[in-house]
Amino acid sequence: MADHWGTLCSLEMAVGSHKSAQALGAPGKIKKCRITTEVTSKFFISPCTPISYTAVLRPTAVSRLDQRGMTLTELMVALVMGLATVAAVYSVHLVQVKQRILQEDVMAMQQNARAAMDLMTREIRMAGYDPMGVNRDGSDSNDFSGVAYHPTELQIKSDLNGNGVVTDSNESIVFLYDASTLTLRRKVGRGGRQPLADHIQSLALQYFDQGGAPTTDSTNIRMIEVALTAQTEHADPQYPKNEGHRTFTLRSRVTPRNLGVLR
Ligand SMILES: [Ca+2]
Ligand SMILES: [Ca+2]
Repeated sequence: MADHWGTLCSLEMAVGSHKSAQALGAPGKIKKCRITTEVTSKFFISPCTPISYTAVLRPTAVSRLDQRGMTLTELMVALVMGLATVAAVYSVHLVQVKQRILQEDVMAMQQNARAAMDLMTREIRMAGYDPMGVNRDGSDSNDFSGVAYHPTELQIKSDLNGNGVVTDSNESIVFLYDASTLTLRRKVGRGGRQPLADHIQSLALQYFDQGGAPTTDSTNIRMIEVALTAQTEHADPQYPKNEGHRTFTLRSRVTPRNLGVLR
């Protein structure tokens, strides 16, 4: 008890205020002396600031200050900032998704065109294949055109099984473009026009003779130029051309070795 009271006296002397003694309570009350001890400790940390002392003596005021929560304005500001952050993140995510879809679309378009062109050029190279020499035997009745001129269809023939005629399976092939369905089609023998590639925008054909001049005469054709234009499957609203479809054009010139053989 004496220690508590001594501490209280020190406190009063240091502060020099009658209020301090009143706030701390009369000596002899152990409970209040304990508080005095705590206050005194805090007081000695900052002995020249009586305000600190007063604040400690009113813990209920401090507690109200800490527990007052958020105002409606603060809550609204936090909510708006949170929504803005979510919107920004979602916007970035949306852009990334669109970019990924576009890249996949472009890759599919290019692969589609390359696969179709690869098949066409391989079969064009075999045009006029004539191991029996029916085109050179002096008889016109069994002749056939390796490439028959047509402005919009590529018609090729070859005697693949070497029996002297081109009526067997796979020996007569036609490539044609169906604008109504944007499809490149391939017709083999007497079969139907099967789709070879979708999302095709155009098929352009040119025929050249031995000297490299354009020709429409089937017997003079020595080289064929094929231009195939494919487009992306999905339209991009931000792409200003072709109704939002990006395009990819492959151009190939093929000189079938069998078309140069003298008849
Ligand atoms: Ca002949
Ligand atoms: Ca044949």
